[in-house]
Amino acid sequence: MSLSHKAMRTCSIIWLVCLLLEEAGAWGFKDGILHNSIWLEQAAGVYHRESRKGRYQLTYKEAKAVCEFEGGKLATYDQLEAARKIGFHVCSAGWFDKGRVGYPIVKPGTNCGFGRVGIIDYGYRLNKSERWDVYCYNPNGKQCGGILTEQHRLINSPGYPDEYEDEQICYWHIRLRYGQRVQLRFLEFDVEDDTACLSDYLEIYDSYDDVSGFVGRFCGDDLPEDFISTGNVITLKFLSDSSVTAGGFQLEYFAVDSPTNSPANITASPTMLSNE
Ligand SMILES: *[C@@H]1O[C@H](CO)[C@@H](O)[C@H](O)[C@H]1NC(C)=O
Ligand SMILES: [Ca+2]
Repeated sequence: MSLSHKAMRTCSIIWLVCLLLEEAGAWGFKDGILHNSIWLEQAAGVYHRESRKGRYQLTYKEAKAVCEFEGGKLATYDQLEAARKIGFHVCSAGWFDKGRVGYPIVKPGTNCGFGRVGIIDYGYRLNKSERWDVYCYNPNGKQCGGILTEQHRLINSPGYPDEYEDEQICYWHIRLRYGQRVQLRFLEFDVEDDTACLSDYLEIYDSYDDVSGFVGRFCGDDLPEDFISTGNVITLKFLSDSSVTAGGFQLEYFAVDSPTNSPANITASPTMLSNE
């Protein structure tokens, strides 16, 4: 692909993303950080909320009520950190489980997080009448994404076997034990088709996030081939735009216990066995 071609494609993707954002109406700059409540805040079932009155208005009790109102709970530190690892970045301190306050930072910046990355932790607050925002957790709010650690599991597009809806953005973060690998196998696949998969798509990343390790982007109704990760994590990202849906997809993953052998091991071929 020529450079200009590449640049054009990048531009069209940026344009598309901007369009999506505009439609979502959920983006804006706050403290110098571009916030989006759709893309990032659904990551791993963890999301950020502030009071309708504005920023930093919730006591601990009120914060809890905000999460429970939507069927969720206060996020734990671990849930917040897990979400952070897949890109959850919010520059507003909020309550989370057990009266702790902090916020997740992915990219270091001077305006936010003191140049550090990680959970910027204000600790357990003695005064529960202090007012902050809140971090909630609700993996079942929508069957869309999550952090998966089981050895084997099915993954469905949101609403499956019904058609998925418009404007979905789901991240599945599969994290197995160190030394294991992840094998993906597609069972059903039907995603709005277009030549560059710009409308709706499923992406696979051989990595803990959707920044590195790009494997492929899939749409249409051809079943993608099996894929086996090089490490113990995989990230899947599903995105649908604002029109035209399709049947969706179902896939499964397995843990593969063979850090040194090639994927062929799982078919138990005699040559592989004799190599051991
Ligand atoms: C607790 O925090 C609230 C809100 O900041 C403040 O009004 C109150 O005086 C604090 N209470 C104590 C005991 O420090
Ligand atoms: Ca679509």
